[in-house]
Amino acid sequence: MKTFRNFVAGAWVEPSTGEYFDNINPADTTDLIGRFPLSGAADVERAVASAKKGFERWRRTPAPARGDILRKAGDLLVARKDEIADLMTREMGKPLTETRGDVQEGIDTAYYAATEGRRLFGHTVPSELRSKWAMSFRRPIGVCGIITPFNFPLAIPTWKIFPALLCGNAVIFKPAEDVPHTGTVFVEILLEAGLPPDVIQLLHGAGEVVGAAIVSHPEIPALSFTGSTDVGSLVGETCGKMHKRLSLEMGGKNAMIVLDDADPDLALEGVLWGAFGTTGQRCTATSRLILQSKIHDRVLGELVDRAKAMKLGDGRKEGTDVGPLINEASRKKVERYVDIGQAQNADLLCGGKRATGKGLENGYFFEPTVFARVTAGSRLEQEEIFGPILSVIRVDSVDEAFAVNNDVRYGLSSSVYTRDVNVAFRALTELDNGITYINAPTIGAEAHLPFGGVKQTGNGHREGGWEVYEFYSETKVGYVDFSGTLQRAQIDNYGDDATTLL
Ligand code: UN1
Repeated sequence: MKTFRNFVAGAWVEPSTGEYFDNINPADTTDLIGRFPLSGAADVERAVASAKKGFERWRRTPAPARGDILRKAGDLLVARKDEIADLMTREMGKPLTETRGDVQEGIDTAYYAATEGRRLFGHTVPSELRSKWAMSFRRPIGVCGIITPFNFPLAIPTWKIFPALLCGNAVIFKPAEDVPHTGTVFVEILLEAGLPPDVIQLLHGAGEVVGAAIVSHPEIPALSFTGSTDVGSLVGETCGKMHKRLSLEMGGKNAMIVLDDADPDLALEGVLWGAFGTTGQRCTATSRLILQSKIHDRVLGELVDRAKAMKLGDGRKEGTDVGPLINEASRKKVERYVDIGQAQNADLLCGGKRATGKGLENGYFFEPTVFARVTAGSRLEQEEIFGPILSVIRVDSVDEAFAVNNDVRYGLSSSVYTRDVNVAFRALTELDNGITYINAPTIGAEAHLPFGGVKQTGNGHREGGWEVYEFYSETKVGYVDFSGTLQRAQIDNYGDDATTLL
């Protein structure tokens, strides 16, 4: 079996601990992909020392030149798209169509970032004083810590790392323990594209050990974390105490609302994809389906038939609709929520158990599960599960649907199926989410728009689009007075009436 390494101080190296963990295929646990380092705090120290050197050089590289390297990284992702999709499916399970989409999201992010190197806009505004200019521009921050989850093993690291690099920062990257192979290939691509080796450092291992050491390191002033809301709170606590810049992307309990006037077939297609795509393991997954009373039975009946017909299996096999869950802990959590739902008298209409058919014996498979008559406010309806469980809630009115959507602690995405343009715009205005889709499911964010959520989903920052560049750079303001005299702002330029510039 192959043993993989960290990338620290410009070389592929063993961890200081000498310890490793196994990376296995969740669709077939007898398939061992390789051994990956269990790094320790000493590895973080070495990585930071090297990244600080890399930063000094990289920050002085013109942003358009930094962009050129990211464009080359995009080209290499294009050339290796199918190969990366295959290794990604092998280590995390979602079908090849989805992992190809994941790589494509990375490609889109690379090309967007490359052109941002020729923008990175600041502002030039008039000064209130004569012969004086006033302007703002962007500076890099330093060494950024990037901690990413398993569900989008390439797309999410690219959302964070490309903008961080484009802005002139150095990066210490800690991919999730379940997807170290994709993380390794991504770093290989960055190096092949021409990134100076000390600008990127890759550390594998456990979140509690190496992740925690990155978060608390005093010379890593900026951090970006995608993961659970509970871990995000811990990260936030440390970063708050140390006055670090932090971007958090955390849980969701996203709802699709299907109103009586909607196209039921379109909504059905959408909910199957939203709820069971990626085996429900997306922060944007549709985990609640809010059906208005007249359309309720029609959608629900067909939904159950279609969910039962979904083909579970190895994501690398043709015809697979739904892959496995990521690991046994995740499957146990999903099972606990089936128990919780039943204890709360929700109707289990399909699924609810491990899938055991032929070819599924050695994987973490779980049947697509639909609960109906779920009560708003119940645990099943409120808590993030991160698995293939859909809770159906019946409502009478648009107002009630919107209230149920909003009455959760999370606020990532929402979706409304309606043909009424007035209701569509009301939804955009009133739903408490970072993203609302009209006549499309809760998943499907595009790389060039800001991505993120309100309430306990995030902490006010956005990834993607133009906004992420705000996070990875500091605004600096410059004033240039070429009058040759001392001009005192607010003092020398207003007359006695305090309202008219002299
Ligand atoms: C996530 O769910 O963790 O919108 C990210 C989507 C994807 C990204 C999801 N483009 O579903």
